[in-house]
Amino acid sequence: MAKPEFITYLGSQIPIEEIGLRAKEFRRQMESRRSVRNYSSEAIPKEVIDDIIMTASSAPSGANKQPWTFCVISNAELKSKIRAAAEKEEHDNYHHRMSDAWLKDLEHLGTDEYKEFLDTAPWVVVLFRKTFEMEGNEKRNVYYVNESVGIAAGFFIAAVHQAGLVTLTHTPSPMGFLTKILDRPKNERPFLLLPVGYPASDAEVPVIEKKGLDEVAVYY
Ligand code: IYR
Repeated sequence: MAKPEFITYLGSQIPIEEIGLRAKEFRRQMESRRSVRNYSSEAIPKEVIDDIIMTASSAPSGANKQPWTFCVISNAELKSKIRAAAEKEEHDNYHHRMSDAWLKDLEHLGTDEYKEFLDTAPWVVVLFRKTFEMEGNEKRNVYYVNESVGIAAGFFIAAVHQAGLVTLTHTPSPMGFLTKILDRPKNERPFLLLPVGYPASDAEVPVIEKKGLDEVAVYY
């Protein structure tokens, strides 16, 4: 086996007093993020989406395999097709697939089967996870795929927010229709759909609270 190559990691030399300020500032910034369901159709340059995807794709992944594909849609016809298929699934979800308890848990978010954002957002990104990889004609393993793709999705959401845009983690399950519409190979499965854009000028978000530190962390 080839000897692994290493280089010195030129990490942060930021003094500890500044570290505290930076952690607070990033917390403040991330706590202002909201999932938005109403989008402006204002155009966003492709380069912005390229950078957001490359940020997401810098995420750690099992054996650094980066087992993901970001499918990026701006074509109006294709967005409409996705919307129609998503709303069909969501109609069934809201009308008989989701349990009463589930519907009750969603009540305060005011969600429904109508997904107008799939037409209005200038970009719709569908994130696929890879169940294996192809290197030429050879099948290659991938590892911890859900963990890896989940982390990349988190980076994506943070990058969208940091750029000053909004997104939403949308899961119009079952999502198999996305494989078909986007003509993806058989090693890819839809993971999340993320519209990206400016919020509509009259966009509203539900009043929600996040759990406090004591509810989410245990220090030993
Ligand atoms: N996929 C549906 C339902 C939905 C489910 C959960 I859990 C949410 O947090 C929000 C919505 C939809 O997108 O409407």
